[in-house]
Amino acid sequence: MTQHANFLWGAATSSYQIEGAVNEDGRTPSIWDTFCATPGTVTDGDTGAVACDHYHRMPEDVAIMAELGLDVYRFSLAWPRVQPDGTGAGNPAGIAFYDRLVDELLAKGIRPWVTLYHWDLPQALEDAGGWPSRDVAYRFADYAAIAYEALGDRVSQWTTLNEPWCSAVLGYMTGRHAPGRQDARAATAAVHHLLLGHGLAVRTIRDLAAANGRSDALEVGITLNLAPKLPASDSPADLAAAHWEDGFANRLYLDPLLRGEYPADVADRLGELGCPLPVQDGDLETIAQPVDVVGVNYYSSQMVAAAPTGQNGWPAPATLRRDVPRTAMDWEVTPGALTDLLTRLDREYPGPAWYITENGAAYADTADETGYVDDAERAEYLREHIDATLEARDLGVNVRGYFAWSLLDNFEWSFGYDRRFGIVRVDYDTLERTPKRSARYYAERVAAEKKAAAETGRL
Ligand code: GBH
Repeated sequence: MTQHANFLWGAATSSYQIEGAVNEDGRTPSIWDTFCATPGTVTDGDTGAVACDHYHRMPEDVAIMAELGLDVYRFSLAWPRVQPDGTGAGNPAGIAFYDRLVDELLAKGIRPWVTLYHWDLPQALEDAGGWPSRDVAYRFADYAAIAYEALGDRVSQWTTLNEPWCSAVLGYMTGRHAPGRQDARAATAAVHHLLLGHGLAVRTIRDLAAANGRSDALEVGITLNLAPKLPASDSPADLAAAHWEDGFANRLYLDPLLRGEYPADVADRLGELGCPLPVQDGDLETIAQPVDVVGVNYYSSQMVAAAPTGQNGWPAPATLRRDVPRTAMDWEVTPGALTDLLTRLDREYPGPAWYITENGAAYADTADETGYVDDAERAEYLREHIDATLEARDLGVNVRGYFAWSLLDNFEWSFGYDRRFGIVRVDYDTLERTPKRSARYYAERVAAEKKAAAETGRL
């Protein structure tokens, strides 16, 4: 695996949140198109049909990245564009868009970082059972092969899944995300099949890279949403509550991926609840394929306390509100916990390079008549979390890069366009882009960090 000379600075987006053009060039519906068309699911009935119209404005967006001085851009491929039926051959017209994007990035000196799956499953595969069905893991590996064969000559950084917790829990348990199912047993099966799909895809990509003499440059991995779960007190009940929450949100993914086994306390409890992980012989070896990189999407920590068990005996610890600043999502601003998280990860799961693949905040922006947003709070949020990341690096953690979420205001899932995470404003009437104060801050910070790194010759 490659060790970059320098820490990488980037910004991230995802396909359904920015592309629009949902019916163009052979793209078929994803589960998000279906979910958005279901009344009562998304704020104001918003959909990703147009989103930021990035599909038609891609060169302008890449030019903005270049102006900001980004090293790297993390984006996802829309599976229903690349392989419309979720099975069978790739779709040349859909793949051509990503060809153009990759070429445009490279022409501007920006490294492309591809995520294969950021939640837009082809609807045809959901109709065949979705992630609760084991077959989808194999379909995912086939799709990974199509994507790698198309772009692997120019892209060496590959992430399989973005945040499998969200796909499984929000998609199949709470129903807040597509496909909107509420079935805990299905959700647990989805966890396992997402991880299995990840492992199969890693193996596929490594084999294809080796066959093409590209193994040295390859960096492949996964991105997890990880949130420290802090006990409200030292009481055994609160400690147990925090341990369960950490288990269900964090260890359930980290342990199989990086230790080759599910955490016994969580797996046993899921079994008792009638929601077993459907593990077959050999699955854990597949899931634990060595990865070069683990991406960490970090937004907040939570403080948890014991509470009576919820429906059907499921643990339901209480999340306590602390007296700290909050974003427009009502998420607590807790940068110090990011340093602690990275330190813990590097100690308990040594091996991979860690990247902050998302970090950012929604705030209630107001644009002036030119479209400019003076978002001092978002700039401050970025500053504190970049400081926290670099503090971990200075403590010796192998953290190699940071991506702001998000480059653009975009479709914020069940909140539609009602929440803005961009460092660049998007006017949803004119689709005009205007960098906010936070984008200026980020560009200056990146330039300063790169200058300091060059001066000290630091790796
Ligand atoms: C990411 O997910 C997604 O990858 C991205 O697409 C999305 O736009 C972005 O975040 C912003 O939402 O209420 O305090 O308990 C975020 C995953 C999981 C982060 C739930 C916040 C709850 C925090 N989220 N978590 S709290």
